[in-house]
Amino acid sequence: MKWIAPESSQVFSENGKLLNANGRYQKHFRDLEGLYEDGESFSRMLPEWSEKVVYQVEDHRASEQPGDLIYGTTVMMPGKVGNEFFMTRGHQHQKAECAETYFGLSGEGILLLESPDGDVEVREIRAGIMVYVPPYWIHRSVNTGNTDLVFLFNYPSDAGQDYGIIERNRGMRKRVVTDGTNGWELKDNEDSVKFS
Ligand code: S6P
Ligand code: ZN
Repeated sequence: MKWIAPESSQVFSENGKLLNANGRYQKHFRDLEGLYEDGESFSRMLPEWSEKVVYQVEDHRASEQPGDLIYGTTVMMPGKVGNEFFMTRGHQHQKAECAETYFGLSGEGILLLESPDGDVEVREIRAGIMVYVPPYWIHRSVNTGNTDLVFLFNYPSDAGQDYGIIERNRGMRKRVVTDGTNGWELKDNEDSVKFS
């Protein structure tokens, strides 16, 4: 048996840089069409925002072996489309029984979670806070602050991501919008097929 070598990685809290990352991708504003409620605001922003990187992921993948772990960072830009804060696509794990942890490094945001029964939970993400995503829960992160939101994640190597589940449900049940002052509030997504 060839043993996988142990490793340590330097992580920079301010910009999410992971020095020995071997995987990375970026999401541009244009990739997120259809995600936000206010399609008109999205279209209005498109000319200026199209090519901007609104979030990026760097990760370390040792192997795809069951039992192994992927760890990495996500950096999300601050901003809003209409009243709705910038967010990730969100997903359930392909192997839905796989859990995950998020650990806040800098900035302010929330993790929006939805169970298969449609229960919605919100957990704050900020420096020093660990959030546990239990098996089966759909999860999406939202930058509710004015600076980049940076967090660390850790999940099983064979978990995968099912992005179609949110599309099939026509969005998560709740949207995260400005409360009109400096904060955020949840708003029902009336398009959600599970909305009742
Ligand atoms: C993967 C984990 C994170 C997200 C990343 C981007 O299971 O939850 O690495 O992939 O924060 O979000 P999304 O929804 O575009 O994958
Ligand atoms: Zn995940």
